[in-house]
This record gives sequence, C-alpha cells and structure tokens, in this order.
Amino acid sequence: MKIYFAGSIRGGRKDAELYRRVISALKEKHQVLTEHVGDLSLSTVEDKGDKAIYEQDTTLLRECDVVVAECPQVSLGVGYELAYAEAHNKEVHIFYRPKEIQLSAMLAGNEGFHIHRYENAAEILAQVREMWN
Ligand code: 6IA
Repeated sequence: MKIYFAGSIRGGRKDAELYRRVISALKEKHQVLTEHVGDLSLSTVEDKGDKAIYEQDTTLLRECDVVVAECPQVSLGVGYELAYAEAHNKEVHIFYRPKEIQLSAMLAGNEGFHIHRYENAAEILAQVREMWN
C-alpha cells in the first residue's frame, strides 16, 4: 500500500521524532510517500519553494491509497491535506492525543474519517502495527 503520512511542519515540529517512528513502523510493510515529514534535520524555513512543495504533495496525495495524519498540534497544511484527500475519495486515518489537544470539529465531526485516540508513543506504534502489519 502507498501511504501518505501527514504531520505538522510549519505548524510546529515538536513531534517530529514521533512522526519518524510512526513512519518507520508503517514502512515495515508498506511504502510511505512522505518520509520527509519525519526528517528531523529538515528546516521549516529553507525549503525548496512553496509552489514545488504544493505540486509535489498534491500529486502524492492523488497517488496514495491511504492517508495517515498525526495531529499533535494545529497545522493548516495538514487540515488542507485531509480535505484534499477526502475530495479524492482517499481513506483517511487521524491520530491525536485527547489529553493534549481538542481535535477540530471539522475533523472530529467528519464521519468519513477514521479517528484514533492515543496517549503515548508506545500506544500509537502498537495501533499502527495492528492496523497495517
Ligand atoms: O502547515 P504545515 O507546514 O504544518 O503543513 C504540514 C503538511 O504540509 C505536511 O503534512 C506536509 O505533507 C506538507 N508540507 C509542508 N511543508 C512541506 C515541505 N517543506 N515539504 C513537503 N511537504 C510539506 C520542505 C521541508 C520540510 C520537511 C521542513
């Protein structure tokens, strides 16, 4: 399966290490199209140009089979990607920590999205492996 992993970039990188671990778990059995989201060395300022990023990511979103989003903080880009995925009839899975954030009603209220709650890294890694391995 081709998986598009979405996670906050300009919205904040505090969970980048967790993204890296989730991506690594998904890669045990599948192809992850967006490994850069978990790359701790990437700068959020010096990048390759916004137009190129938009073109690349929307192409990958059309190409993927499933979208997996980790939502520890508010990210306009992730919200946009989820709506784009829905418009292209992709299966969408959203993971978040209810003790730390209130998920937007525009995501939580969408019955087409699969919403998963977790508390810590071990829990999300177990959920991901159970679902896709
Ligand atoms: O609004 P945000 O920047 O938090 O949006 C994050 C989402 O937009 C991610 O799920 C990515 O798929 C996409 N995105 C945002 N910036 C980039 C980007 N910048 N490269 C690829 N996708 C992006 C280049 C370097 C970056 C990894 C630091």
